[in-house]
Amino acid sequence: MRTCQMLYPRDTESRRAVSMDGMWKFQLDEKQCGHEEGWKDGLPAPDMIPVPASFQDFYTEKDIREYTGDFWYETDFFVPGEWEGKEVAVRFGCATHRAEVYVNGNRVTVHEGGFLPFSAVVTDIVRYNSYNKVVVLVNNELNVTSIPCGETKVLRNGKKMSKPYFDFYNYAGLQRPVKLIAYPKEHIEDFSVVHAFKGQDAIVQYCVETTGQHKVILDVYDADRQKVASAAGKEGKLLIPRVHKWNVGDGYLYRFVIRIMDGENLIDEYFEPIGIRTVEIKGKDILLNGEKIYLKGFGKHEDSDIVGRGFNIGVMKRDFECMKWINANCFRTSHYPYSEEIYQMADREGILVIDEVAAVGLFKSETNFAEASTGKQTAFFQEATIPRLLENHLQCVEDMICRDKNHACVIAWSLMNEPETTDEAAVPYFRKVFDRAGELDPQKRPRTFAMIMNSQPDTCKCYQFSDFLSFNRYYGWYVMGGYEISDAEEAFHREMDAWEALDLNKPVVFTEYGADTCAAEHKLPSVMWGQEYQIEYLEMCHRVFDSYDFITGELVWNFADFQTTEGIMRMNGNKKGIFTRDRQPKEAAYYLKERWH
Ligand code: CKU
Repeated sequence: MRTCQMLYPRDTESRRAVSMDGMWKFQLDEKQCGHEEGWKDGLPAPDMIPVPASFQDFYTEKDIREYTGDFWYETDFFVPGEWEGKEVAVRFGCATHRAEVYVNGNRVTVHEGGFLPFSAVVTDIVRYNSYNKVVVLVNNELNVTSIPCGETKVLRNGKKMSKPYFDFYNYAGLQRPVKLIAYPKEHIEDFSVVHAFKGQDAIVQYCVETTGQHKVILDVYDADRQKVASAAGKEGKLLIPRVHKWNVGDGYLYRFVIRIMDGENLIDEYFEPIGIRTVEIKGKDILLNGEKIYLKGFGKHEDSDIVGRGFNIGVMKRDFECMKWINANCFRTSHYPYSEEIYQMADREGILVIDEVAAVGLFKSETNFAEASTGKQTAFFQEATIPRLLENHLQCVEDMICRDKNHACVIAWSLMNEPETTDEAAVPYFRKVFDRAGELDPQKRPRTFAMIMNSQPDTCKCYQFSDFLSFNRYYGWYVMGGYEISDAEEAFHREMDAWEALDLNKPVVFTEYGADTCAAEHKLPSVMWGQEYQIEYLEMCHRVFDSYDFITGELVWNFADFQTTEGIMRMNGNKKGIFTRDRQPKEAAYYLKERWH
């Protein structure tokens, strides 16, 4: 097991986690002079802005919303005197898309990738029992080696703008909680659990990584706080008698408490709520605890009014209530790993998650959704920039798996969204990404990637890497929409027949299918964009799904309307939500609730 500093910050007998969220100083670096003028020591003319949040939607000036380049955050934080002797770090839930962190003027860390946590260890830099200053330089520019991919265009007036190769707004900033943490010098760095069942009991294989040699003990408590198992040593097996299995709608969590002991003295303590379940693929089925499951739910986004992609605890709560109401059991974290708090909630609620890395846009196009069915080739994987992209991609896969590997809710890894798979050059790239994920996950969860419409049985060179196939399909929307929907249904069947003929003996999950729908539009008989058409479209897709035994899941695109870049294909965002952006049901929500009952 690889060590990484990904453990979620917690207060325990030996640890402290203090929220740094609130109003931070904020300044755009339009003239790119921040470095030269020493902004690392303090911003010269800052505004105040909330953290966590995307910066874009607070302002009324379009030049700020569309700002692309460097921007800076600053705040002061107090380090208690009693922390002297411990390790102290500032931990960012994310910084989109890259960051440089300065504490008291010292550069303490840099980080690439906008959707995973990182920390800056500041033990020897901070002043104890006094205030300290953290300044963060964040940059939101996209390029062909960033995860996700895109371009940065320079307009004739010299201003830069983002040109994503993907269909969601390029929100940026300190979008997730920031925490000041203190932990012992000798500490628990990481741990993993792998579950198996034997009769009514569970056997949990565990492995703890620490920075020292002192003794490790592990205790497991049930939901009534009764101790049900114990073990000693950094690696071993625990037997949990008459186990309460974690399941859909039954997010039963045990509390695993890990301690490093020096005789009777506690050195470090960490705990984690853990659900005990197994996931595997058997032939054409996905099995949870040995039983077949059919996935019902959505591709989602972290996206809401005003705070953009900022973690919002209220929106999270509402989303889970809506998912339960509609009888969903699963969502995909399209198109990036979400805030850690969301997986904790999915664990508690018993909702399944397909965890997706931010490798979206591996197809040279700003509108790959529109070009998906045209057979367009961009030779993406032949570019000279591919080795650098792969490096970033593998790092993100590594960090995602390290961060999320113990969550019961995570049943699969989605390692890319809609890459160009029609070129042999993609094959070695895929092999490296899939192999790495396989090595890193102690639970060996199924791996997949979401397949764009032109990844067809006769053209896709990469489907063999997936443990189950994930299809994004838009028959009846991007192709043969409206009154042509009967042709769409036939074409859809033709494609599914061709997959069936390959006899892959693997499950297929629809990770996207959907139709843009304006919440205000009704028309009888239906028209595209109207509420009636969204239902007709879903009914058509479901007739197709229900006629193949290898189809084991349907995740509608999208849970809610979401913000995108402006353009003629989008009306202030993508409107394929089953809920509106403020999380109210469209007509189709009642239809799905019925079907998924
Ligand atoms: C969605 C070819 C389909 C790609 N898919 C990606 C997703 O991010 C888009 O929002 C299409 C759409 O609505 O077009």
